[in-house]
Amino acid sequence: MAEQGKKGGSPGISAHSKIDSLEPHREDLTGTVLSTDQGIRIDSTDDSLKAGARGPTLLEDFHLREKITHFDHERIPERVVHARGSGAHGYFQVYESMAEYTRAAFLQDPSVRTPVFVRFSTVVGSRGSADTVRDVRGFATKFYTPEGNFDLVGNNIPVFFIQDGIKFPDVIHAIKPEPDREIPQASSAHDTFWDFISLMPESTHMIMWVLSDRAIPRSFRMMEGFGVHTFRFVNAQGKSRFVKLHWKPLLGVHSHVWDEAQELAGRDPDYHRRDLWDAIERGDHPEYELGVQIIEEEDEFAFDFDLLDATKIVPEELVPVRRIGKLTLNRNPDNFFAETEQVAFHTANIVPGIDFTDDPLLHVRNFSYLDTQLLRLGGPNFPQIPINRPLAPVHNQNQDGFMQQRIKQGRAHYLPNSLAGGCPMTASWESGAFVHHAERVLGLKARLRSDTFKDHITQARLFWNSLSAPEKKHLIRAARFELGKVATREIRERMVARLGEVDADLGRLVAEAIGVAAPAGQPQVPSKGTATGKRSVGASPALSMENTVKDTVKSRLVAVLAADGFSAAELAAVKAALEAAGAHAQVVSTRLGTIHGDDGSAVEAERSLLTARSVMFDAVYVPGGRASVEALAATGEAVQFVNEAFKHCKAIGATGDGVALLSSSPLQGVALAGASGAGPLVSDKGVVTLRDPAGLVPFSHELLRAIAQHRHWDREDVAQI
Ligand code: HDD
Repeated sequence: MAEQGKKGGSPGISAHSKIDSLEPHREDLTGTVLSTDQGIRIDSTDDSLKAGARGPTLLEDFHLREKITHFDHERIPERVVHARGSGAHGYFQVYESMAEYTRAAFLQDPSVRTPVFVRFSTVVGSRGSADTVRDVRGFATKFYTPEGNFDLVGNNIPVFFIQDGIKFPDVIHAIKPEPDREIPQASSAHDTFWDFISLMPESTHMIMWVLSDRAIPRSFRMMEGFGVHTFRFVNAQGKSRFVKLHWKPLLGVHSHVWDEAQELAGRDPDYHRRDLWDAIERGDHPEYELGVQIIEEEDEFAFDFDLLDATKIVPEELVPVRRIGKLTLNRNPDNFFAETEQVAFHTANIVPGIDFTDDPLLHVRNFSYLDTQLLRLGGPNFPQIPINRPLAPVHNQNQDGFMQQRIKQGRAHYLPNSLAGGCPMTASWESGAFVHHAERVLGLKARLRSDTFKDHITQARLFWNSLSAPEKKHLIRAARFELGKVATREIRERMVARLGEVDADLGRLVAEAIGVAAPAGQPQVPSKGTATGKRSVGASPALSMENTVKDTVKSRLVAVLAADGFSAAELAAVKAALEAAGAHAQVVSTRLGTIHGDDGSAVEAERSLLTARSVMFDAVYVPGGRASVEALAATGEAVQFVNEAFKHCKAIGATGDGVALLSSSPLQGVALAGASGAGPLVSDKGVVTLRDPAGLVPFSHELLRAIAQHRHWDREDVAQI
């Protein structure tokens, strides 16, 4: 297993592993000799074959022609949506057998680690677009189970724009760059998108999520995932129950602030990709628990919404999410194209024990994903590409087609046959076959939408009512931004009318910033549930990111602003405390290279104020040392660094003379240690300062607590974001 060794090992992916099965396809060029694709060794690849040193290039140069031709054919069509993505390998392990609910083999045995490949993505932008744009994030997982591949092709938002897949081309055409001018890239803030949305009441719930901070995640590692549709779990006895699938990140759900996301799109457009890659290389393996909401078939109509409607959630307060296992991402791909680009997900890739419901969005997806791979990957043999190959044996009579990799023996490529002894033989449910759940179906053939799909406001309002005050404020600002970019006044008017239906204040507050009249106030109609006696909630605390995990600094990046003359004792103590808690401290200085502390000790400045900005970090710490602080203050950039971290509500710490750097920046309304009357250790709105070096232990403790909070929204009253 040379490859595992190279990557520092992949705990859990052992004997029956994806790496093992891919190993023959992985290629390490170390120590090899250059050859053509035909295996002919090459003497030079720097000069083409010419008639004389200054003469014409000769057609005879087969190496040149092969090399250039291959290069010319390197690109394949990017995905029509979700083109920009990042992948990682890992494994899934169930906590306890789920046999009561499903016969799926990978959900039976807690000792088994099922290999997975996950691809995260944005939806709208092209392959080269920025990571931190406002958008839905894809969260697609391929489980290489012993019974075949199961693909959970989800998003970080639990609902969708539309209820029927037939509208998918419309919503995507509307949100993609406008077809005449090909503007804007990777952004929904333009006329065609909001034109469409303003005419599509069923999108109301989804756009509340898209306007929320969920659409600007801090990291792929810190966002939830959702299967969106209601699926079925079917146990060995054939009993079916409805199930909603969730991914819950152990680091909690955290977001950027909008200004920061925009700045990152310019300063580090690869921010999320880099974050994922670096975290895995550092050993900060992203972890997510698989959550299930299980609903008995008898309860299909118990809720004030339809379980088949993908614009609705099942509130966690009505059906708790049970965490049944854990996904760990522990290995970066070896080759972006071969793995992340060529991986082909498909909602119809399911295994015995999991089944579909009649969600009309899901049914169209079940057609679309196979179809799209045929174009993107060039033909029907894409399941033979290494990253797509199941670990389960594949035997069937599919044959031929572009790029066929299998060499099938025998002449009976049909069934039934006698010449091949009737092989391959079919299986039964008992012997591991997928058997479609025998659902009774009755209906008139017509283009219809169920009446139970027609309430588009109740859950949009539930989402709004469940947000904290800062989250509401951010959503209002997002709507002002998005609609503020819409040139057509009538579209803006229609949209504020819709937002007003969700909440009168929301409509009014958005309207007043975008030059249209406030919509007439809407009566707060009770949810249908209240009226019909069906199960419903008025608020769902699980929807607010305020209630997420806030007790860890694990994997957080902290910038340490220091220059020659820094206080070695302060820096060492705080850095040690950060690292002991699982955070990472990176010294940012006026230049790269070695800098020296006040006791002559050396540390490496990994980043300079030229290449690093506070938006790339979770928090900032400024150690003392007069010479260091003066050198930093002289650049102006260090002050800007702190100011920006303050504006983005991040934790800031300073000790000794470092507090002076903070005093020179306009941190309005924040108490600093040593300032008139303030004590030696002061912690105010996430700014933690210490004058007295004797207090480094409580200081570090307080700084860690401030970082774990992720953001200090109470500052927004004084900082304009
Ligand atoms: Fe989709 C890609 C998620 C509705 C058609 N979709 C794609 C990916 C994700 C999702 C994560 C990227 C997979 C990867 O990383 O390769 N899509 C969703 C979710 C939806 C959804 C959660 C609603 C619940 N999608 C949806 C509909 C259709 C499609 C209704 C078509 C009718 N989606 C596609 C596609 C893509 C795709 C065109 C583009 C590339 C690909 O499939 O492999 O077929």
